[in-house]
Amino acid sequence: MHLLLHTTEQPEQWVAALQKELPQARIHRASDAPQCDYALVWQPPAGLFGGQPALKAVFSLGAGVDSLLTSDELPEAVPVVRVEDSGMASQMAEYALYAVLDAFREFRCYARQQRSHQWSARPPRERADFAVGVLGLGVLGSYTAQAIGALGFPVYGWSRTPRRVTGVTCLHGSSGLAEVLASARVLVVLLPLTVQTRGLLDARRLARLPHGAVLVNLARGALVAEADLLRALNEGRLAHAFLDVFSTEPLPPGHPFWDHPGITVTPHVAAQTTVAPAARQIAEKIAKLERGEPVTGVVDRRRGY
Ligand code: NDP
Ligand code: OXD
Repeated sequence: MHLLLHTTEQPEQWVAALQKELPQARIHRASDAPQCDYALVWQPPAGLFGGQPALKAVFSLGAGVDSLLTSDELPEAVPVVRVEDSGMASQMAEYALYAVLDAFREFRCYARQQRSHQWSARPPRERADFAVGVLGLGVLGSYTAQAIGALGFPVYGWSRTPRRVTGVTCLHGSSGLAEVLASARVLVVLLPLTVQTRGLLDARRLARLPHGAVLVNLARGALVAEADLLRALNEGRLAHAFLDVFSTEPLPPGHPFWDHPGITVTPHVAAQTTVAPAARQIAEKIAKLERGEPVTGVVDRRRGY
């Protein structure tokens, strides 16, 4: 079996982990590889799929497939399979919990006070009065929503189709989105980037959040209209934004987000694919496909996720 691997992130570790899981496979890294059975890719460069008409499936080495699906040469009929969780859900939950607790306990306010040597207590608040919204109730969103709910915060989740997640008030559709936005003191974004979700959080929708709300975008930068977000922060309607993802990555030097006091920037690290378990998951799926069995994580290419 021949595998075509393309990733700029930890390529040597991927080769080693895949070779361990699939000792019979020959792994090729160049675009002049022979005809391969499966491609395993993250952000494939132009031309990668050109000479590969016989692929049985393309595996995304990450959870999001937006950049893979926009690759012109991706063969139309070939199934696209993505990594599901594989250690990412707990990382997402950690990041979101950090932001929720920071907002709830007003730690950034105390940091400001410390800079001016000010000793002043803020009144305590009730978790029950501090609702959190989670947009996207898939593999990562539902885990994150439940982790936040387990701490006693009311959680409102939003998905495209109706969902049931224990401990989470699940909503869908445009009226559901309006309800989530109206309640969320902290809004965590865990949606895929698709034609439907691009620019979803624009001036109109950001304005529906309660005054002083906090935005936490852990999914894709282009889900949020960046200029509208800056305006909402500058006008004090939003208190803060934790941003892990950006329309252009790496975030360009001189971008206003870098120095904005209302923005925390992290370099797309909210949930990193952990190579060994992801390689194991992919190897198990390849074994199933070889036996003609169905696998989970197959992307609906028309839907875009
Ligand atoms: P899933 O495909 O499992 O879940 C997607 C969720 O979004 C589903 O609940 C889906 O609804 C919902 N959704 C999709 N389209 C819409 C829409 N138009 N309106 C409302 N809801 C919608 O994805 P994952 O949870 O695995 O990952 C989510 C995203 O996180 C990835 O696409 C990726 O962009 C990002 N990510 C970011 C990382 C980082 O480090 N920053 C790391 C990993 C992922 P339904 O349930 O009805 O299908
Ligand atoms: C992913 C990511 O989609 O790391 O897996 O962004």
